[in-house]
Amino acid sequence: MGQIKRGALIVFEGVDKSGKSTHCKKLVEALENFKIKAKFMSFPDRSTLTGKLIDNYLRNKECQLDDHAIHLLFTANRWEKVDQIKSLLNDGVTLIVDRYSYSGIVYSAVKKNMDLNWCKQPEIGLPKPDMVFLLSISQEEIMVRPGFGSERYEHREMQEKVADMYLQLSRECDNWEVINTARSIEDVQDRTCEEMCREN
Ligand code: FDM
Ligand code: MG
Repeated sequence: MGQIKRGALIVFEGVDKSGKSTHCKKLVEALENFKIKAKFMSFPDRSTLTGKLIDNYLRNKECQLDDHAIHLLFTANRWEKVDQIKSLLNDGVTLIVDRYSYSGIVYSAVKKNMDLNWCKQPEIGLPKPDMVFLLSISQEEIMVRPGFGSERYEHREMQEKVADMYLQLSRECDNWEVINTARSIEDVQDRTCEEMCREN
């Protein structure tokens, strides 16, 4: 019996309203057209035990929670899915994931009194992505997208810091590709597919 080739773990990162989920879903479709088994996943998964607490924290701006505590909840939300992630990858399914550890690190580390190195620690041991696509987009553009401003982190000051820290991380890692979303969605799609097929 032939061995099943492990699926790839592909992550999309970027500021709020940068179009990550649209791109993820389009990439899943495109891969399926190439007969590559693919599945969409996103974090935070608001349906789980920790996900419900996270959802409340994000939507209810009055909710008081220590920054370390919410950081650990976001990480726990990924650890809750670790068995599922590993077993899908081992079954040869490529996972296209909307946000992962880097969202966890970046959105926490830009806060006052939060240490970047501390923020990275609870992520250690989670499956490592094969490829990270960072969607780059202007602040002006995200701020006029429908729904911007409805959740806790959706304000200019935070989003600018997040965008800067993402770029900083992208320079430290060699499996990141920065994609400028000013290009058409089809263009971005072609670019991501090209990169994926090179990997396979
Ligand atoms: N976010 C997301 C974090 O702060 N940490 C995390 O680990 C993750 C996965 O939650 F502002 C932030 C990023 C965003 C918010 O994410 C909700 P979505 O993608 O808009 O649902
Ligand atoms: Mg959002």
